[in-house]
Amino acid sequence: MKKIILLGPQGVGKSTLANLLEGKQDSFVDKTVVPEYIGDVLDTPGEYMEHRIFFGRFQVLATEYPIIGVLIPCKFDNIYIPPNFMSMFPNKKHIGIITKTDIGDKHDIEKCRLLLNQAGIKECYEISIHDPESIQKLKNIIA
Ligand SMILES: Nc1nc2c(ncn2[C@@H]2O[C@H](COP(=O)(O)OP(=O)(O)O)[C@@H](O)[C@H]2O)c(=O)[nH]1
Ligand SMILES: [Mg+2]
Repeated sequence: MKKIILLGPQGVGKSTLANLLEGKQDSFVDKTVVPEYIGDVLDTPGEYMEHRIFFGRFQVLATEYPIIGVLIPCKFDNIYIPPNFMSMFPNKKHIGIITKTDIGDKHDIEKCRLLLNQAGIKECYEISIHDPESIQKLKNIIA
């Protein structure tokens, strides 16, 4: 059953997370150039969030998934999400996923939460590949 579609800038950790969610711990993650179906997870290229021209395509892909996961790296300087972006996706569960918390602090995480909140996402989770519990918690939410 299709579970979640991931959206986020290049290098945020979407493909890594998609593989972890599907129990593929040691797969090699290359640059994602097209949407990739990894089990029940749909991994998308960073461009889908970075360039407006892809928003429509993402919207079509998202129709089949009950959850949209928007990933933001703990440390970022230049990420733009249109205010209330999630209103493009009514009737879905929206979750924010703050990645790479191993390289950031509380202040960085707060900044991410604010950005996600402005996009219309209230429910946020913090993850790190070095904290298996954080991945497990997310798995349980998505299941
Ligand atoms: N420090 C750290 N690095 C991570 C984490 N998650 C992913 N990465 C690294 O970030 C890089 C980009 O990951 P990738 O999954 O390809 O990002 P994508 O472009 O969003 O698909 C890779 O080198 C990953 O190993 C994390 O939680 N902590
Ligand atoms: Mg990728």
